[in-house]
Amino acid sequence: MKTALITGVTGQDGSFLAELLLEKGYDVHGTIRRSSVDYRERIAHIEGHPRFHLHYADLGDSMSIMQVVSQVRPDEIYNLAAQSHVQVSFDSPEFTADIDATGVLRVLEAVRLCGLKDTCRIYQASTSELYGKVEEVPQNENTPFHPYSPYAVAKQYGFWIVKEYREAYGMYCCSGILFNHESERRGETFVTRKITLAAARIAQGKQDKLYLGNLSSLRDWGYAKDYVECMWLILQQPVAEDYVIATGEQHSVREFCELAFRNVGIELRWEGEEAEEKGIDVATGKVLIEVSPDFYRPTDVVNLWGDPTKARAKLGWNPQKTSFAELVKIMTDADMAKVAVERAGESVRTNLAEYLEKGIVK
Ligand code: NAP
Ligand code: G4F
Repeated sequence: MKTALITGVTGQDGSFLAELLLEKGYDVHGTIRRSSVDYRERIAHIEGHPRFHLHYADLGDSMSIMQVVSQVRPDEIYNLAAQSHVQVSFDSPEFTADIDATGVLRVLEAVRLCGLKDTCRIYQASTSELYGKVEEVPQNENTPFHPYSPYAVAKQYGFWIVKEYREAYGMYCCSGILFNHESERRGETFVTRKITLAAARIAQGKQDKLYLGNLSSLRDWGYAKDYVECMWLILQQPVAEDYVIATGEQHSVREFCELAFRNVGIELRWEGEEAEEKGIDVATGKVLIEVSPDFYRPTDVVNLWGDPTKARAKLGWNPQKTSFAELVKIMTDADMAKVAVERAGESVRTNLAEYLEKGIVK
């Protein structure tokens, strides 16, 4: 039986990866952080599994990382923990650098200092944000990086320090350069989930309007459940290498809105341009989407489009397993169900016990 350690197990990807590794028979250890309210919604259903174990550790705290690595002595580490919100990285740049850059170094050093450098494989959660102000489309493993936010600059350090430890110490460590991947478990302030939740609430008369930033931004959006499979595949290869993981298809935020609202029975038309653009319900003429400059970023990455050729060829991975339309449907269906039992003024999260009981959250 292999032992894996997942940092960031409470996150979207961490929770799907934990499920996948448990299915594969791994002993799975995850790190969690202490907070005054324990929201462990995404892993609640696997807590108590005999092969699932949680440890307190923070990527800003070397001693806690050393302690968990020396205790668990994992065969594989998936370093998913991060301050993962690009817009937040402009408000908390130092914290983002500490966790998303130096935090990666702390994990690598813990492995080395615990004497595991020849036995423990490490996956680093890298990102398409490294391409930033893109220098070519679509982007592949050879496209030059041009990070364009404090988040991306920190993640670029993570990418290079992993490469450095691979070359300097012969460690099996590699980065998955993952393009945006979403799901019904996506954080509620990322644009896709913000849209599917709002579409569900508007359709059920629980919200009037949705405010968004740059509607023209283009992303290559995949399904998170498919992407965690790649994380595992990347660590099973004979030689440690970095991979781009993407669908190879690009859509705008505007298109995502159209599809999500259509799924809940609302057809949208657009009027106006840039900050004056509005999404209008064709049936009623009501303005449902407006642009708010609050959601503009000081520098925004607007043209991400990945080329998954290497992942398809070497990992045998199917980038089109879940189509864009299927992804939006999975997310809108899940939010329609959650919003249906949401009480006025409460977040969907506060009803967790009830959702678990009714099987709405599994
Ligand atoms: P997420 O839902 O935001 O999860 C982030 C995880 O990191 C959470 O478990 C969080 O714990 C944990 N974390 C944050 N700060 C920490 C700290 N100081 N110490 C320890 N743990 C900490 O992110 P995700 O979407 O699953 O993404 C997983 C990873 O992939 C991240 O590194 C992200 O940057 C990267 N990535 C994501 C995408 C994407 O489209 N989803 C694409 C490329 C790369 P709490 O629950 O306690 O906050
Ligand atoms: O959903 P987003 O916040 O995701 P973003 O910035 O692409 O970052 C995500 O994907 C990265 C991979 O490329 C990860 F590394 C990162 O951890 C994270 O998971 O924004 C997507 C786009 C942006 O261009 C943003 O400006 O949508 C635009 N947008 C328009 N209105 C908005 C909004 N983004 C957010 N969050 N909220 C809005 O109201």
